[in-house]
Order: sequence, then C-alpha cells, then structure tokens
Amino acid sequence: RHKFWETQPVGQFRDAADTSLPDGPIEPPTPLSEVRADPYPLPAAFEWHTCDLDDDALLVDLYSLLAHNYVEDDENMFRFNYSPAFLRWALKPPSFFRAWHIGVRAKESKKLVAFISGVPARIRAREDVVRMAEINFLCVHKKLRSKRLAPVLIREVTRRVHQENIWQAAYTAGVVLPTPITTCRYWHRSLNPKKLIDVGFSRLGPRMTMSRTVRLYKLPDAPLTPGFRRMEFRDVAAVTRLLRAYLAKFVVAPDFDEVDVEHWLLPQEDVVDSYLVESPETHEVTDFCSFYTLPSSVLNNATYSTLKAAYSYYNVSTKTPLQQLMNDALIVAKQKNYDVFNALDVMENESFLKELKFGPGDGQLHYYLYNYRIRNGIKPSELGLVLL
Ligand code: NHW
Ligand code: EN5
Repeated sequence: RHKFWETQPVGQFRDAADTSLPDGPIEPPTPLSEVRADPYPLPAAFEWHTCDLDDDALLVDLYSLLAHNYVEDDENMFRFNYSPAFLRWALKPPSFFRAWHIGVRAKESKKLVAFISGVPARIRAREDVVRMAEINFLCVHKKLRSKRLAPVLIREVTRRVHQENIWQAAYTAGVVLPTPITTCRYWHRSLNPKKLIDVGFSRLGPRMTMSRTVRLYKLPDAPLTPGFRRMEFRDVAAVTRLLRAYLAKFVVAPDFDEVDVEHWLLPQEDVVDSYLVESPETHEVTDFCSFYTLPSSVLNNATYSTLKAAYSYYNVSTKTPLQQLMNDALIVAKQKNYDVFNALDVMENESFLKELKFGPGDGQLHYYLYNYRIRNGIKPSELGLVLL
C-alpha cells in the first residue's frame, strides 16, 4: 500500500494494536560516520540545489514554484500563496541550516522544479524534549508528479538532518500517511462574508440573505479589552514566560526560549501578528494572541485573485477569557482587511470556536512524528504545536 512509507521508522498501521511498544524513538541513532556521505541520485535530467534564501532571485523562484504547485483544497478552488517574506521567516529561524533548504532544478534550464525544507526545533513529547527537524514545503512541479520524486526528496532531507545528529522530525499533511499522532479539523470565521461567498469559499446558509449574513459576522471597530496592544521587542521576556508556562500543559509542544519567541512571535507586517494584554493597573503582561498571514490564490474567478487569510498561531490567556481575547484578534484581523480567520481545534481552541461563529471546514490536518512513537496518539486538545 505504502511502498515508501513502509520502509521508514514511523508508526506502521499494522503495529497500531501492539501496546507493548514503548513511547519514544523507534530506532536508535547510528554513528555519524555511517550516515551516507553523498546525495541520493536523482533522474539524470535533474540536480540538487541547496537554496540561498538571502538571494532575492532564488526566493522569487521558490515563491513561484509554490504559488503554482503547492497545496490546493479538495476541489482545486484555492491554492496556498505563501509570500516571499513569509518563506524567509519560516525557513530562517534561529540556528537554521542552509543545507536543509533543498531544491531540485532541471539541469538544462536551471528551473526550480521541486523543493523540501527542514528547520531545527526543540519539541517536547510528554517529559522528553527532543531536537527535531520541522519538515515543510514539500513540493513537486505538477508536470513531474507520480514519478516517485517525493521519496527521493524525503530521503535526502532525512540524510541532511542526520548529518546534524538529529534523528526525529515533525510534519503535517492534509493526506493520511502512516501514522498520525492526531488529526485536527480546520475551522473558519468569516470576516468578509460577501467575498467568501462570491469566490465559493463559503455558501449562503439556508434561509439566509446576504444582508443578514453580513450582519451576523459584523465586529466592533476596535478591540474591546483594556490594555490590548501589539507585542513589541521589550515584551519578549514576558511573552516567553507566559508561553512556556502555557505550553507545559500539552502532551506535544515546542520548547520555546526567548530567542525563539523573538523570531516566531515578534510582529512582522503581513507575516506574523502578535498582541497582548498589559494590565492598565500593574503593567503586567497577562494574555497573548497571535496569527500568521497566509493568502490563498483564488483559481478561476473573474473578480478576485486572492483571499487574505489569518491563521491562529499561539494564544495564552491567564486573566482575559480566551474567548474575549480571540474576539479581539478577530477585530484586529478585520481592521487589517483579512477575509477569513482560520483556526485548528488544537490546544483550547474548541472553547471559543462555536461561540465566535467559526464553522468547520472541509479540510483536515494530520500531525506526524518521524522516528518517535506516541502510543495510541493524542487528542487535538493535547497538542500544543502549530506548524506553518
Ligand atoms: S504537506 C504538503 C505537501 N505538499 C503538497 O501537497 C503540494 C502539492 N503536491 C505535491 O507537490 C506539508 C506532490 O503531490 C507531493 C508528492 C510532493 C506531495 N508527505 O513523488 P510521488 C509538508 O511539506 C508519498 C509525505 O510519486 P507526487 C510535509 C506518498 O504517500 N509523503 O508523489 C512534508 C507515496 O509514498 P507511499 C507524501 O504526488 C512531509 C509517495 O509520496 C506526501 O509526485 C514529508 C509518492 O511519491 C506528503 N504530503 O509527490 C515527510 N504526499 O509510501 C517528512 C505524498 O504511499 C518525513 N507522499 O507509496 C521526515 C523527514 C525528516 C526526518 C529527519 C530525522
Ligand atoms: C501544512 N503546513 O483543504 C500544509 N483547506 O478547511 C498542508 N476549506 O479552506 C495542509 N473545497 O471549508 C493541507 N470553507 C491541508 C489543507 C489544504 C487546504 C484545505 C480547507 C480547510 C478550506 C474551505 C473552502 C472549501 C472550498 C471547497 C471551507 C467553508 C467555510 C465556512 C465559513 C462559514 C462557516 C462554515 C464554514
């Protein structure tokens, strides 16, 4: 069934019933001297190209490969359109490895035709903090599909991760592979319902008119919580403390330090937005919310070419109720002209989704670990990890 995945150290569907297998690494590390020294062979017309994301021309090539060939919804109406600035942010976190930005080019034309990436992360599974690679942006040009190129890309990124003495990875996918640690649902909160309906992202509910729908999703003009403001550099230490204490509650979550928080959560225009509540009395930072910006191209629509979507990222509430905090996040996203606010049912998100008028989407997101078993998996609410 899975000619490639059957050969890999991942939970195999056939082991699902075996409760004797312990949590933790599936296979031990091998000595670095035994890690294959040279790249896996590609079909003769192609060559490996380690990408330099500081090179603007390369960045635009990667952007275009993904803009035309990356993930679509099940009816091929929308395709993710990660911006160049977003890609640079996603792929150059603290201590990133350039060797993990792996392109495949056509030898003759030098055209970029495939890509896969990893970035380093510390991820905690129960009590165990593990150095991992987060694998993302696996993409093969539409004209080169079903030729078994993806397994070559995956083996090559695995080899380069092993060369850094890292033996585990985390990744997400919309497709089912052996074997998810959990399966999450996407939820969507309309901010610009008329446009969403016009492009086929959502539908007019039964017995609903357009004007009733617009009224249903109306939001105040400005955030309601006193002390709600954008995160700044001076907040990094306070946000790190809040976030570390919060993420400790989940079974699988990143282990963020201040350097990580500065990279992943300090606001960057049209890439990542973070807000917090600073108590007007004590000036203590008590609550935090964030979202990242990932537009989608609208395929085959005469009026609109893109949807501007915000994706819920990390949120922490200690004083402001989470629902009120997320309502303020919706308000600022609406003010910034986003069309839709998306969230997964991870962490405590279930507690506000219905109340804030999110509706379930038709997409799922499966979470995976490579070479790390978690017996029986976990619930989405036990997951404290959001990948981009
Ligand atoms: S998920 C997004 C993946 N990208 C897309 O969906 C973009 C559009 N599609 C494509 O570009 C986020 C192609 O369809 C791709 C497959 C390239 C997806 N993950 O070359 P073949 C990520 O980036 C398996 C893993 O003929 P293709 C996460 C499939 O099951 N495996 O197919 C990436 C089959 O294997 P099997 C996937 O359509 C995580 C084989 O590929 C997959 O031309 C990567 C077929 O290959 C997917 N999304 O190209 C794993 N989709 O065993 C990282 C298909 O079933 C693992 N396949 O026969 C960890 C590595 C690091 C370890 C470090 C210690
Ligand atoms: C991870 N880094 O399917 C990359 N999106 O629901 C891999 N549906 O936008 C991730 N089909 O439900 C891959 N509207 C997995 C995601 C792939 C993209 C995807 C889904 C997620 C999506 C929309 C549009 C569907 C268009 C037809 C959807 C309904 C919204 C409605 C709003 C009002 C209240 C009810 C719901």
